[in-house]
Amino acid sequence: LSQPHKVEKTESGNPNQLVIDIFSHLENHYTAAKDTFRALAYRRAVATLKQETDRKITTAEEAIKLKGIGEHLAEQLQEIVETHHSERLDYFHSKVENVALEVLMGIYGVGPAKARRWVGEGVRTLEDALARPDLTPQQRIGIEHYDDFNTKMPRAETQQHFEIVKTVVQKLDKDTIVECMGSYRRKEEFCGDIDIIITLPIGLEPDTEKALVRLREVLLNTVVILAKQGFLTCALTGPDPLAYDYNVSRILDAVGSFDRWYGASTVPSNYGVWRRIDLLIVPPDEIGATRLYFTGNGLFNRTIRLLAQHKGFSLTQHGLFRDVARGKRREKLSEGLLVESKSEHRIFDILEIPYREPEERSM
Ligand code: DCP
Ligand code: MG
Ligand code: MN
Repeated sequence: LSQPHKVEKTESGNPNQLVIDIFSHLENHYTAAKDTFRALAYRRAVATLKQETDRKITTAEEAIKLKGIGEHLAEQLQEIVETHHSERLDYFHSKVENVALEVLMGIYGVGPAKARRWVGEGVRTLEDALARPDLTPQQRIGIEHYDDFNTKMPRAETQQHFEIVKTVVQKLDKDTIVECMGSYRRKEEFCGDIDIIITLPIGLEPDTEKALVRLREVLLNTVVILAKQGFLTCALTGPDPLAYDYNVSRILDAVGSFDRWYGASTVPSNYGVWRRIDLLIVPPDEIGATRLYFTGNGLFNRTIRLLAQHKGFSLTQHGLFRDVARGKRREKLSEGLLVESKSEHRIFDILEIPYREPEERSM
């Protein structure tokens, strides 16, 4: 139960790992406290320290010279190196509510709002959460597989999951393009889940709606086949094939249209360990924008979206848009005109930023 959420294991060999771990905890606490400004500061510092794989930063003086580390965090870094502790984190952990908050936010499907509400109503442990009447089936699975879902896998295992999916998809439809995105595409050594997109070559099926119907059927058949085989172990978002007796037409009748299926999978080489898997179908014309979005990482996406906004554009998973009408709080009032969505490279070009390889997008 002490398992902290989204804090990576110390397998990295990074000499700054202790600081990275403690700063990640602090980021979680500030996220839970809705202090996004501080949370972001810790996240940036973590991103920077992850790049420092060859030298140990030991003093505030050295730390402050690094990108994204200010005076306060630099001092905290030195404190951690000298004492192996953070007074701030110790203080957070002295309150049982804060520890509970961190544990609960590690449950798949539980966000800060729900975690805060539960803690306010006395929930302290995963067992307490299991007894909640408002627990969703998805959250129950999140608790039952808490450790699995909070532990990253080596990229070789991610590849095994990906290959299994790709083989089935392309057997069903030899025209499909199947790619593994997220941390895997960024060439990270460890991946939190498997992110897969399925699409068709641009122009093969010019009618987008027809392309989507075709892809939806492929996705559904894939899910049914792989669930029967025992590779897919549960559904988290999207139809549960077991609930429909693995009957594709029955599922289609019941759920109609959908463009994503989230669940879990397990491979023979590590059988019984469940990994989170996200399958997404993409309109062929949106492949560039979707690749950009789904490659991440999250912080890179936020940065490039903000930059697009400053240049008068709006960047989404669907494309780069111009002339988007915005309200007082910068909220979108209209979609605007599509400028580019087919090519990732073109989106960089139009934004006048040099293309960044996926492995250069881990911030
Ligand atoms: N994404 C995003 N904002 C979110 C969630 C996701 O921009 N709130 C994008 C960027 C991510 C990509 O989707 O890189 C995939 O999401 P994941 O949560 O799977 O994140 P990663 O694959 O980057 O990391 P991990 O190894 O933890 O899965
Ligand atoms: Mg991922
Ligand atoms: Mn994912």
